[in-house]
Formats: sequence, C-alpha cells, structure tokens
Amino acid sequence: MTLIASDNRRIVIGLGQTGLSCARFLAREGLPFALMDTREVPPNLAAIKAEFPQAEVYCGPLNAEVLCTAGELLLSPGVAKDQPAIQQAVEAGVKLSGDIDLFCRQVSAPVIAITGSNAKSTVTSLVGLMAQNAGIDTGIGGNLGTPVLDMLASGEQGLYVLELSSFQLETTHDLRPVVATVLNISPDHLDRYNNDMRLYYQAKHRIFRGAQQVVINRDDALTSPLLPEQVKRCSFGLDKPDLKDFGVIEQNGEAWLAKGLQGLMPVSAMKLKGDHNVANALAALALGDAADLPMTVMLKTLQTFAGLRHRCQWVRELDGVNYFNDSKGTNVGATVAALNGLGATLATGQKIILIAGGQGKGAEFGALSAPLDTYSRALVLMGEDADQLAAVSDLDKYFADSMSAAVKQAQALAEPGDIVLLSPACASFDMFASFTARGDAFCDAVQGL
Ligand code: UMA
Ligand code: ADP
Repeated sequence: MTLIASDNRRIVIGLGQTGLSCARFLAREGLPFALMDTREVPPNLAAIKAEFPQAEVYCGPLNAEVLCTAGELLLSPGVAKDQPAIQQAVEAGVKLSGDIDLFCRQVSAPVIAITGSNAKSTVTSLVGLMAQNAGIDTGIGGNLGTPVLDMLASGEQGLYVLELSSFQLETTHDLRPVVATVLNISPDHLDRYNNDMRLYYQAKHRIFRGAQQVVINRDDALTSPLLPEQVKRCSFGLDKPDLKDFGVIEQNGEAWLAKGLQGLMPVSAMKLKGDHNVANALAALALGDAADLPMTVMLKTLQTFAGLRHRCQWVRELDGVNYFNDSKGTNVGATVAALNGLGATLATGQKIILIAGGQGKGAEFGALSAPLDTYSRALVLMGEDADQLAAVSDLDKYFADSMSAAVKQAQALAEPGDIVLLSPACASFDMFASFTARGDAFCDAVQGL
C-alpha cells in the first residue's frame, strides 16, 4: 500500500461516541477523513463502515506510518495521547486535536466551560437549565453525554454549556470560553496520568486558556488559575463572600445563598440538599452571572432542580431503611462528599451501610477512612479493587460478587433509621457497561427486596 501524506486528511482515532460525532461532522462538511480504532474489532464496526463508505478504516494497534499521512489527528478521550505512535506523528508535525477544537472552530455563540473532579454534570445541567429557563436556545453537552459536534447537526444555538473532562481538555487548544471554571480538584484518573497529580491538574487547567472570565472555588486553592490580573474573576465558597463573589451568609438566623452582602435565597429553599450541593448552586450562580443570565430565573431554577439520577439519588424506604444510588461516585472525593452529605442527616445511632468497589483507577483510598469511621456501620465490597478498599477501614466488611448479593447483604446489616448507600469510589467497567448500568442494577435490586 502506498501512503500519501496530505494536510487535508484527518484521521479520527476512536470509534466510540466522540469518533462517530467527528466522522458525521466531517462527512456533513464534505471533508476527507479516515477512521482508526485501537481495538481489533470495535463495537458496531460493520454499521460504521456502512455509514462511512468513503472512509478507510484501520483497526488494531496504532500505526505511526499511517498516522503520519494526516494533517490532523482527532483523538477520542478514551485513547491516551502518550502512545508512541501518536507521539511519533506529533513529532513529525501532525496536529493533535479533538472534537472540542472542531466544535470551537465552528461556533461563534458564547461557551460556558465547566470541569472539575466532581460536580461537573450537576453544575453543567443546572447552568444549562438556568439559561433555557431564561429563554435562551441553549446546547448542553460534552462529557455529560451528548458529544459537542452532535449538537451542531441542527444548526448553531445561542449559547453552549459544556462539561469537559481532563481527557477532552488534553486535546483542546481553541476553546476561548466566555467563562470557565475548575469546580474542584481531587485525585481521579491517575492511571492515565502516570500517577502524577500535576499532570491531571495541568490537563484540567487548560480550560482557562483564552477565557474572558473565570470562576474560582475559594475552598479549593487548586482551582485558581495562573492568569493575568485583567482576566475578570469571581469566586464561590461556603463562607461569607467579598463584594461581587458568591457565598453563604446568615440572615434572620438562617443560612442564605448570597452575592456579596446581598442575601439571594434561603439555602433551605433549594431542592438539592447537602453542603456539596450548596457549593454547586453557588458555582452555577457565579457562572450564570458571568454570562449575564437573570438572577431571578437562576434562583427559581434552584428551587425546582432536584438533581440528576445516580448522584445521591433517593431510591426507596423499606423497613425504616433509606436506599440511595450514588453510582456516579466514581472517585474518592465523590464518595467522601456522599458520606458526609448523607451522614449529616442521620440521628444519633443511625449509620450508613456503604456498598463500594470496582476499578480504583490507581487511587489511594485513605481519605475514606475518616467519614467511614464517623458515619458508617459496615462495608459491602465488590469488584476488582475490593481488597484495597477493605484495607482503609476497621469496620466489619463483607464481599459480594454481584449487585443483587451486595444489596441483600446490606439489607441484612441495616437497622431501622440507617441508610444503604451505593457510592463505589471506583469506575464500573470491571462489572458493568457504565456507571448508569451499575446504578440501574442497584435500583432494580433495591426495588426487588
Ligand atoms: N477505546 C479503545 N480504543 C479506541 C477507542 C476507544 O480501546 O480506539 C475504548 C476506551 O479506552 C474506552 C472506550 O473505548 O474504554 C470509550 O472510549 P471513547 O473515547 O470512544 O469514548 P466515547 O464513547 O467517545 O465517550 C466519550 C467519553 N468517554 C471517555 O472519556 C472514556 C464520555 O464520558 C462522554 O460522555 C462522551 O465522550 C461524549 O463527550 C464518559 C466518561 O466516563 C461518561 N468520562 C470520564 C469521566 O467522566 O470520568 C472522563
Ligand atoms: P461529575 O460529572 O464531575 O462526575 P456529578 O455531578 O455527576 O459530577 O457528580 C459526581 C459525583 O460527585 C456524585 O457522586 C456526587 O454525589 C458527587 N458530588 C457532587 N457535587 C460534589 C462536590 N461539590 N464535591 C464533591 N463531590 C460532589
């Protein structure tokens, strides 16, 4: 085979949701491209070949010689960019981008860009809903689920609210958002970052490149960017805010969400519960305010937004025990927040039975031991890294080889007033197709008790 290098040729790497959205976009634009996937037989291969008959398709280990024939590689987030074949192409002058760059080159509407280790989906959905409730034609997508380029299939909208993962940010150069935030930083995905938190942090902070305004979490110094003074900043945090920042003040003996000295709404009027969600609401208000969304509409949205499925979602009460599905708790920080948030609602003597485990992604689980000691009665563990989790706590531990066995075990351990919480602190892929499949399995098992 003779391979001819061309600046016009793009190679889409990865045939998952992102790769397909790139291919569909390039096909719509009439631009030439080839497709590649590191798996010998990626899912839906036959259907993909049928949809893009004009594209060459390469499967199996990445081939540097083929990659070097392209002007630009469009890399999917699930494929690590430090693979030798990709690095060889980059060194040969091939541009490395992703779907977010393609999207940004195409749209002129403002983009609100949101990343963080946790709370991305909640805050992205909240800000998106605030904008829609304000009557703005708003696209909400990214890591949340709808690939950004799919949002362009029916024309450009008035505003985009994007959830961006560190993997997506690694290949993003041209974002230039109207406002950007890193909501919080705690260890996650360290298996992809050579166990080096600095690399993970650097990937997250790429979100600030070219941002007109930034929103910072006062309670997490790692969220503050190194940017020139003239870039407009606003912060959120659970303490009393400075003028123009967002925080919590006491008014008539009650906690209120506030902007500077001005009380906006009592915390108790929010539908979302728990301190971590107060922080999320303040972040959403700060982002929306920076994008000129009307305050009254934003506050009304906070009074009705009940949260997303699989995030500390109440499932059922049975025999005085409440069951919560926090399957999206895929890292230690999220599970700590769930234990502290739900633990604070318990009366003396009531406890949490935690169901956890899965793929730990190279994480240290030590930060779980304090909230477990305070709030938990026992641990039910499952999945690849169950033994590592078991080592962090002196509580009674039980091992389960399926979700239904785990739920039955937790039911047997729970006393009236207790909470059974699925918050795995791990990815799901060793036992389930996704965190949603894991959460659904939990809900089904709970409903079946
Ligand atoms: N894969 C290969 N070889 C390939 C391509 C993919 O082995 O050549 C594997 C990956 O290792 C991964 C899976 O296939 O296990 C999917 O990878 P992908 O890059 O094709 O993923 P997409 O289907 O495009 O979905 C991605 C995001 N997935 C990842 O980043 C792994 C989705 O976020 C996102 O919703 C979607 O794009 C649309 O933007 C999911 C996720 O788990 C929810 N994100 C991580 C997280 O939130 O923690 C970052
Ligand atoms: P992400 O998209 O970043 O994964 P989600 O909104 O889906 O964020 O929430 C993921 C997990 O993080 C859930 O388990 C949720 O309970 C927890 N969580 C939500 N907000 C926070 C926060 N501010 N700090 C820590 N954990 C949080």
